[in-house]
Amino acid sequence: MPVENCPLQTLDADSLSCSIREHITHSLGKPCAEAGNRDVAMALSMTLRDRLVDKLLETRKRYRDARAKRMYYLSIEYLLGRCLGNNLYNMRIDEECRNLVKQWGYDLEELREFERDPALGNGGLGRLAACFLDALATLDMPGCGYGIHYEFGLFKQSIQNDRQVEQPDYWMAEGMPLQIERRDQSVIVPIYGRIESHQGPDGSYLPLWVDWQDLVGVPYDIPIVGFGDKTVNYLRLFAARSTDNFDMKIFDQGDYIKAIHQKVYSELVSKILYPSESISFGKELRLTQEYFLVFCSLRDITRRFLKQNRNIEELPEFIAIQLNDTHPALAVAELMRILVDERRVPWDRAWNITNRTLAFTNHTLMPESLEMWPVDLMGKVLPRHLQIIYEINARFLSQIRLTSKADDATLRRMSLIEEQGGKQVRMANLAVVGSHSVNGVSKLHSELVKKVLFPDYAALWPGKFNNKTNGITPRRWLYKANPGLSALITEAIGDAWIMDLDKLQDLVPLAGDAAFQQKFLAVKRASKAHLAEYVAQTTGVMLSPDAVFDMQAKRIHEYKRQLLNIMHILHDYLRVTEDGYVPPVPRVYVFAGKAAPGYFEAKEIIHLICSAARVINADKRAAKHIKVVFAADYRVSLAEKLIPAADVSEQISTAGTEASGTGNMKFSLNGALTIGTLDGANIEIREAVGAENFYLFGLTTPEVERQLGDGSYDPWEYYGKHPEIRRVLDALSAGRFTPDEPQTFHWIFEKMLAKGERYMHLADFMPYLETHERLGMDYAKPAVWAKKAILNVARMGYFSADRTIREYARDIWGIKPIAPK
Ligand code: 26Y
Repeated sequence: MPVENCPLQTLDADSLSCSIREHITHSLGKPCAEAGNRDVAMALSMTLRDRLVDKLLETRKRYRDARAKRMYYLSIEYLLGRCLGNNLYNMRIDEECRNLVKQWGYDLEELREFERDPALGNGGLGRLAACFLDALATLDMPGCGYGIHYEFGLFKQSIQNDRQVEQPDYWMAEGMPLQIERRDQSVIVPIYGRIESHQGPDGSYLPLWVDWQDLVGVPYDIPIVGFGDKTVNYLRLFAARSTDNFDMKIFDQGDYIKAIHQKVYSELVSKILYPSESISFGKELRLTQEYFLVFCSLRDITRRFLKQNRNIEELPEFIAIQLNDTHPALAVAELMRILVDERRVPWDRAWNITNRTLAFTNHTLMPESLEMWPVDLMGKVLPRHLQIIYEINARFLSQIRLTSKADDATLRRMSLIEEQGGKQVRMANLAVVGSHSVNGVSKLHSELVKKVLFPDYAALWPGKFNNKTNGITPRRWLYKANPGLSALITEAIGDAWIMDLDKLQDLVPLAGDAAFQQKFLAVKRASKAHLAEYVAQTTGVMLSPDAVFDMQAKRIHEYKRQLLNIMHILHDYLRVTEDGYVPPVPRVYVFAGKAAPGYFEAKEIIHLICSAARVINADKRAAKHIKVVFAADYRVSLAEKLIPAADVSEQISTAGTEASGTGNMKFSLNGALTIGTLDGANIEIREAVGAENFYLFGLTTPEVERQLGDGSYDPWEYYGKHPEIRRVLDALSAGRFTPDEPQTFHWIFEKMLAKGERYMHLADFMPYLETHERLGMDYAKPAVWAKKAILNVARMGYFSADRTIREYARDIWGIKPIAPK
């Protein structure tokens, strides 16, 4: 139909104002005079969506006209955070809209509070995916995300009786005005059934997947706008629905109710995000989710590709697919299935295509997070895929037996199948063998990926392994989250840093400038006062913005060592109350983070933090010196409140356990100083900001490896030698913070002192105390502190997700910016 008469909607105030009112009346069905906060927020989101859709269509055409190679990011998690504010900032109409709604008597910040965080992820891995989408769009790169449209995101956390309580997160309760449902592009997903073996006319093996059931994947697109509003990519999330078909066998038996039950099961597939980073293997529903994501994505990707009249053999020239950890590793088998079974490409050529198309990122060294699926389960759910995995394995093993003369032990280690204790498919091996690139997420981690996780593969294919140090988007994490600091930086050096974070270097000469330091400290103080208000409202605890704000915000996990942090706090508290010690500066300790609902130790760590906070905050002797807060329900929007207000960032994982960390980057970019170990990206952050601007402590990875490897780590030695350690552990064991249930934290005493304790808390305890001591003295000298903090901001340019994405594009994906003319 003709399009000339439909003018594109513009971003000027008149057009925006008109659209908002139009949506209130016609989309929400209300007279403007009756519009409440929620209505205006909703109408504003819809107004932006209209404009984003125009740009989305324009971007799509631009990529098509350029015959551009595209990258698809497959991830089972995306932690987007709220979209309205981010879109306003990226479209650079935040000021405009603030004034507009103000004229009508509304406050934009209040409107933004109406949006629920789409929390479709657990932590770092999901947030990284969201930062990457922002960078791709900002750099005008043809790269989109594929994921699952969970009905329930990560659980909401509240604290009751000092313990974590989980509530379901029905994030779409208020509607999700930004998403575009695309029923016409639904995908039918076959699952279960069995394989019949036949022969093709030429005598070749012809498998037939029969008796399968099906579900439907309905895509929802969320537009992703780059900074400056030039390019709009999308995140495509699939929701599982049932087909109209019934399982006719059941139906014929007259069991109508059972047939309906089965339909309900289909919709369960995208019902909920698994809230754990380790304990979901073996769960059929989780495997089904992974398959559902992979099947829907690859169907969609190949359909779009073939629509352009291309030959399937050209796939790697035009498509790159990045596997975000092993969760979408079934893509190896599914792409082979599409090529071999559906498109009749000979196996070897199909394998070559698959390999050149796929690339894999590893995000964790924890052995308990390495995915394995029982062969029986996979055979039941995905009979053809299991067959293909076996075939890949057989060919691969016979090839390396021939070419590299590998011995039996090596073959067993490299096999895609674990044979010990019930056969299982090793998803990491599948991903490595099926991809042309394998990367870790920080320099140290990428070395450990080669050395610890995949030594045999690294020896076989040294060129396949590479590093891509993580990055964060400066748009959300500085420009939007910290308007005060943003404005100060822009006033000093202009606003080019938003697109080119290396420009922050221009702040270096100002780090020692007394006037600039004053302004910097004033901005930080204002952020702290702002957070103090929020804490007072939500917890009733009063904080002084003159104290050091010391934060540890991340998932609760033993390896991240929140316990080390709280033990140090208890030590200080006991010194203040029992020894009359007066710390050089008052301290506020803020914790935030969720524990997986089935992870006993993690939940008890929250319990300890909250119990200790209750005792400490109520103790008059400590009131002037120490406050402890647990900020409930850590999520992107809470991170945006916490991070600008931090003076100190706790990055204290045992060396060799945290793959990278990205929170560490957000804090430092916002002018917090890190107290941290030589782990993950901490190492690179320290190199970048300068050793004198980073509080380093603790064992190194080789030291940890050696002491845990030879069994020489004996925590009792430290307990015997240091009265500080004894005092804290004895207090815990005696029930000092839970007088009603004195046994509660005895397990911590036992665990910390268990021979070979995996995270070596006590080995790092004294150096941690001493480093905190030093930090406190430095904070007491504002000029010294301000200089260090400003230098952190100035030297964090490297950790922009834009840099990370450029490296992926250049080294792995082979995609290029396609900017509008
Ligand atoms: C398989 C399953 C249960 C599972 C689910 C989620 C396993 C792992 C995960 C999530 C892992 C994760 O978030 N890893 C983090 O990735 C960040 C981005 O690369 C790193 O910065 C961070 O150090 C790492 O812990």
